[in-house]
Amino acid sequence: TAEREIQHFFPLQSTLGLIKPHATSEQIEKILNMIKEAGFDLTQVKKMSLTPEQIENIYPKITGKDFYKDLLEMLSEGPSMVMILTKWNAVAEWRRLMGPTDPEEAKVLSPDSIRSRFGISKLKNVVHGASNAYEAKEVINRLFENPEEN
Ligand code: IDP
Repeated sequence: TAEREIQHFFPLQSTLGLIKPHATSEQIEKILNMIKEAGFDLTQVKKMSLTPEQIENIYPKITGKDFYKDLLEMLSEGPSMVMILTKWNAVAEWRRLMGPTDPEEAKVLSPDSIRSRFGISKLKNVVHGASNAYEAKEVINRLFENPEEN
């Protein structure tokens, strides 16, 4: 298949994925299924309540934005599902499965994406993903004690 051909050109990669606290347990189950169906290995997954320091680490470029306070509040309101997702070209593949930041835009541009299906607003858009491979490695190393272990 084309998918198999493409795999030759991309290295196996891990990215940081996160399901935000406002996702319902039903949605979490559906999202985990979408992740598996898209061919990701769920290398590690844990439920954890993020500290403000961890949130700042996950969003290094957002701390100065006017919505940062809302983001901090939203991510502090309960536990998140924190995941190491492994696949060829995982960083870009996970962002593609998430869809655009704004769920309204996602509904138009990427109707099958997670944010299109489950996103409530630009703030409450159910999932997070690292922006690049460097950031993915950094954040994975901070959130997981043994990131290499399966
Ligand atoms: P991303 O999550 O698609 O990478 P970023 O621009 O990095 O998008 O923003 C990080 C998070 O901050 C978003 O997922 C969303 O929860 C929140 N956010 C971004 N832009 C806005 C906004 O304009 N209003 C409210 N929240 C926002």
